[in-house]
Amino acid sequence: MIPVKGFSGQKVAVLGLGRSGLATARALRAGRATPVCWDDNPAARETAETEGFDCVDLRHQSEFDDVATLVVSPGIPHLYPEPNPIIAAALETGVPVDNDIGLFFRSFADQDWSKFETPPRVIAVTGSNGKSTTAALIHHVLTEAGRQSQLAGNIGRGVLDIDPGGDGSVVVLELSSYQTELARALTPDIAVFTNLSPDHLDRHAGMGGYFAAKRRLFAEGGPDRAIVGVDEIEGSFLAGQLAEGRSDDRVIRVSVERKLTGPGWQVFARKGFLSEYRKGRQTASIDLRGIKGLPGAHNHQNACSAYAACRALGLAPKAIEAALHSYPGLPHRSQIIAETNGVTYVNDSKATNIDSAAKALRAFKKIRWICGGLEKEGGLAALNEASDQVIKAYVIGREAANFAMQLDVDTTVCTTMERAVEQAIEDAQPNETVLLAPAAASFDQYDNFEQRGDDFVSEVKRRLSSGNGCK
Ligand code: UMA
Ligand code: ADP
Repeated sequence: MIPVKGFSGQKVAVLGLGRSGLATARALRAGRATPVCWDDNPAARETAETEGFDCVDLRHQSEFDDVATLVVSPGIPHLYPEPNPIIAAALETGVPVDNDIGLFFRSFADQDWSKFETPPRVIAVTGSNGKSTTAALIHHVLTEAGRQSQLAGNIGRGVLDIDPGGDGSVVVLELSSYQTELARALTPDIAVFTNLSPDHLDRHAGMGGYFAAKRRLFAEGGPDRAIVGVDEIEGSFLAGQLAEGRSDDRVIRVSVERKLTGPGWQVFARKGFLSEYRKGRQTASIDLRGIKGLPGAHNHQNACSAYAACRALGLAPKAIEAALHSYPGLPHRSQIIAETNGVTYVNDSKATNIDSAAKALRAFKKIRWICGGLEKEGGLAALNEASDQVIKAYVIGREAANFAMQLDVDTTVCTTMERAVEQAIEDAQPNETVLLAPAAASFDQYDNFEQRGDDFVSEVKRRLSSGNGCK
């Protein structure tokens, strides 16, 4: 745990008592502050009380009179689509609003570091898609290279929950827009911007607000090195804003769409080959095509970003290349779960938005595509542009018929996962891929994307083991 600094003897309000909130309350207590907690869900309050935390009803504005700061969990909207009344009360009283990420950056550095040969470093990864994969890949490469590394943030572990930094150690943080938007301190040593496409627009009042939230990671303090995916205009703009000139190698540009040129530092992948150029000269080339854990151009983008982050830390290209090959992949992201009778089964349940699903459709061939769920705003047009390889779509979700109507490919309305898997397996021929890439949120039928992916996996395994996958 990282004890929170700067609030000793003071009251700090904690709103939301999930993974980040509980870790925050514990870290505040370890820093000799007094957390006063609230969660709108009584069960979450009860859990906190069993750990000895005081819960007070923060909906009463008077509770903020002697509070130093309010720490808010990322899942709680503060401005849009509706302002949260508790956050509004804190603001009205003049109490600063922060989150666990802000507290982490204020508290992580320690006096003991002066004794270290190499001080701990923090790498933070943001962007619309590929954050988890890129962060997990950096963590994997560092670990394989013998560096002590910890992984936390949006990937599932509260940042204040990690161990204090050791000599030469690295912390890899995945940060969502919910987290970067509110943090009052954002000072990573290396920051990565993977890419940008529409997501969470209701929380940020549109694309401009969403981009602004992510950009804060590069503007509040400024990392020593910024690794920026420049395949969208926003990334290109960000890289341009951060660099002093063309040869400023504090910015490493990343692309999977074109060869990047110029006197600066670039990492790009074309036709499955990663290239690194610095000061106009090629410094490395890696064949990514046979790497099982990183299929498709979207994963090559993640490989380029992770490669750049590890290079920025001083790792050698050969060491990174070896570790890319042993990357096992994350569950629910382009995850091959079975290969039977020439048919490949892929679980990409995390493809909850249009761009990630479109990328999955471009990564595989001859696809029987299981899709649908709670539709996100913006329409499905971009999916139709990416569906050349789709033989048929098997549509799930409560609004399956409406979803199917918007697709330009051959569709069948299945509604349930059970039926979609049954039909896809029945139809699949050798050399085809059965791909779950929903292009929608899961909440109409599941608690989360993990549960949806697990359902897909268990349906596939059940049917294949009962012999239904045999032709
Ligand atoms: N709550 C209220 N009032 C509200 C809304 C929620 O009291 O109006 C309470 C809930 O009852 C609950 C708590 O707040 O007890 C939940 O807070 P939370 O949603 O922030 O969940 P945590 O468990 O703290 O998880 C958060 C991140 N969740 C979100 O951003 C929604 C986790 O990312 C992250 O892994 C974790 O902190 C540790 O850092 C998850 C996520 O879905 C994976 N992220 C989004 C995404 O990837 O798309 C951004
Ligand atoms: P995030 O943490 O940003 O949501 P993940 O690595 O969990 O990213 O991947 C989420 C979804 O996006 C998965 O469907 C995955 O296959 C897809 N994906 C992964 N990397 C990229 C990328 N660089 N660009 C677009 N989609 C991606």
